[in-house]
Amino acid sequence: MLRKSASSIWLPTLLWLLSLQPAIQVVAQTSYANDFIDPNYFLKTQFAENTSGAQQTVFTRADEFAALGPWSVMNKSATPPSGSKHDYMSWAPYWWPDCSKAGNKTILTPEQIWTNCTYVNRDGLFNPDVRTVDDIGAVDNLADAVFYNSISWALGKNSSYSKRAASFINTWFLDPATQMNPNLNFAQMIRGVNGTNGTHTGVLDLKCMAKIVTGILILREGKSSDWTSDLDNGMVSWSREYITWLETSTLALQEGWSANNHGTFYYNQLAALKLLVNDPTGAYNATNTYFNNQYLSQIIASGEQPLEAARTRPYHYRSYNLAAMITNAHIWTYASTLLPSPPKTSIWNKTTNAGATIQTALNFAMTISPAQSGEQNYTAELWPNVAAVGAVYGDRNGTYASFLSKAEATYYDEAFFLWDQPLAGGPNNSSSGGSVKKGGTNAALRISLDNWTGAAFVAGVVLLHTISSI
Ligand SMILES: *[C@@H]1O[C@H](CO)[C@@H](O)[C@H](O)[C@H]1NC(C)=O
Ligand SMILES: *[C@@H]1O[C@H](CO)[C@@H](O)[C@H](O)[C@H]1NC(C)=O
Ligand SMILES: *[C@@H]1O[C@H](CO)[C@@H](O)[C@H](O)[C@H]1NC(C)=O
Ligand SMILES: *[C@@H]1O[C@H](CO)[C@@H](O)[C@H](O)[C@H]1NC(C)=O
Ligand SMILES: *[C@@H]1O[C@H](CO)[C@@H](O)[C@H](O)[C@H]1NC(C)=O
Ligand SMILES: *[C@@H]1O[C@H](CO)[C@@H](O)[C@H](O)[C@H]1NC(C)=O
Ligand SMILES: *[C@@H]1O[C@H](CO)[C@@H](O)[C@H](O)[C@H]1NC(C)=O
Ligand SMILES: *[C@@H]1O[C@H](CO)[C@@H](O)[C@H](O)[C@H]1NC(C)=O
Ligand SMILES: *[C@@H]1O[C@H](CO)[C@@H](O)[C@H](O)[C@H]1NC(C)=O
Ligand SMILES: *[C@@H]1O[C@H](CO)[C@@H](O)[C@H](O)[C@H]1NC(C)=O
Ligand SMILES: *[C@@H]1O[C@H](CO)[C@@H](O)[C@H](O)[C@H]1NC(C)=O
Ligand SMILES: CC(=O)N[C@H]1CO[C@H](CO)[C@@H](O)[C@@H]1O
Repeated sequence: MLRKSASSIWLPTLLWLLSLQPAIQVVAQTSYANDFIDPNYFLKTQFAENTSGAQQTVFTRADEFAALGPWSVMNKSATPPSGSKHDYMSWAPYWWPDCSKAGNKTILTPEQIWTNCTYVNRDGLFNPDVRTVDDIGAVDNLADAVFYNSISWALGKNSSYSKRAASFINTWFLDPATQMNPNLNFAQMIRGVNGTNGTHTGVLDLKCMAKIVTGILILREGKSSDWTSDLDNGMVSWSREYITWLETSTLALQEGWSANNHGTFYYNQLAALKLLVNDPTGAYNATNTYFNNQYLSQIIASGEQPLEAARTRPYHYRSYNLAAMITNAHIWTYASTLLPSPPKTSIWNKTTNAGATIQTALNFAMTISPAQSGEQNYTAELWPNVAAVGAVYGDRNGTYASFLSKAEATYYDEAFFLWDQPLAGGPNNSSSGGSVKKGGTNAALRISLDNWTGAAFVAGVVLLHTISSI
């Protein structure tokens, strides 16, 4: 079984993944790699008329993700080495068991294989049993559910949405029966004889805290009655403990030093959590630490990101790190507004050692066809970044709008079109009049990010999901 060639393992692996569909809980949409949006943008509810399609998409996603929850670390079938399911756990995807030296005389149970065999790396080959423990899938879906439901609440003040977001957060983080302990000691574990700890790359699993914090700040700043002071205090205490883990544990510190997207994403979650605990100075400082360190070497003069281009899926990794850079810049910008003396310059103009900006990296990424590296299934990953850059830097010559409309004719119905504003596009040119569509209608499912169908879509999302965690 372990001696098969790559191609003979690939197909059965995919088919096996497809057979897991109910456990994987795939929804017909791509999860944005990450983002953080100023809560006041949503609470002001002053949107152009031509964002009504995007608003409808947000409502639809809120309902779809909510239908998958609630989620809890207690749902997993396996128990981490600590003995407590309250500890988050995920398994490193490319590692496979070699039982030849286990000394067993009979067939081993899965648990015995996990602890008594030696695990070896087969780069690029997903061990399909990895997703039988799916805390990563759960927390990703939780983050999207909180994000879209909180935004939906801001749009129409329909408390169905705020109740859901509050209840999902309570189940995952706060209810003593179902809560996650504030650590990632067992994330992306390499199982086997010495496989008792997670690995630093697993810290990436909680990058989506930036989306969760966006949602919480909307409920908090918008004074939702469903976001009670008990919940707020509970999340602040949980986050303080987890921040301590992020700033002191060996695994987290190693991740924070990573030169590539892992380092960028580390600051997404650290900085977002500092906002959650009412420490804007800390959030500003954390994102500044990123922009004064890793960032400086991540983009060369052409706009290429060499550390991402070197990976097996360069198109995906360029888009992925761009999303993380944009998230850090969004947090930096929001935190700045809360400082006693806000900085005079904008982080979006900050240049790397080679003189490049986030815009330079985006412009370069737009010139590369995903087909060049066989990554057609990841095409849509770049689009939210195009919209974010167009909105921040401006689109005077229409480059970004025209790229998006060529990629997808109705791109203005994408959720990102609601917050990446101003951005050209949309069905009409009526001016902004503070009009908001009321939430609640369950519009027909929009499969707008890419035209993936059936099994191909499921495979794409599963692969993206898996690749996204390494
Ligand atoms: C040891 O366990 C592995 C995994 O279950 C199995 O493949 C192998 O055949 C076992 N060895 C013996 C001698 O039974
Ligand atoms: C697994 O390894 C432990 C420690 O070496 C040993 O005590 C135990 O008997 C092994 N279990 C099996 C089923 O081989
Ligand atoms: C696991 O981590 C703990 C705490 O950092 C450390 O003491 C222990 O040596 C590690 N175990 C292995 C097998 O690396
Ligand atoms: C497990 O760790 C011990 C102590 O570091 C080491 O001697 C041993 O070789 C390791 N075993 C494997 C299979 O890596
Ligand atoms: C700012 O970040 C540095 C690490 O880059 C840290 O040593 C310092 O304590 C931080 N200050 C604040 C106010 O968070
Ligand atoms: C970059 O700096 C220029 C000059 O100060 C300013 O006009 C522009 O708005 C800045 N760009 C961004 C995206 O902040
Ligand atoms: C159009 O705008 C983009 C982004 O500002 C810029 O990179 C590009 O050079 C511009 N192209 C032309 C022809 O002006
Ligand atoms: C959508 O509305 C905004 C705000 O009125 C406007 O700036 C933008 O140009 C509109 N887009 C189109 C294509 O009409
Ligand atoms: C509020 O949202 C829920 C969930 O989508 C929906 O079922 C309900 O009809 C909405 N209520 C109103 C008043 O729009
Ligand atoms: C997706 O592609 C299929 C096959 O080309 C086509 O039948 C279907 O209408 C497309 N769906 C969308 C939403 O574009
Ligand atoms: C990408 O999607 C196509 C169908 O659109 C599918 O045939 C192919 O297997 C997918 N590739 C990967 C790597 O998932
Ligand atoms: C799929 C599944 O079993 N989900 C459960 C996860 O845990 C929460 C909290 O206990 C349950 O409500 C879900 O039903």
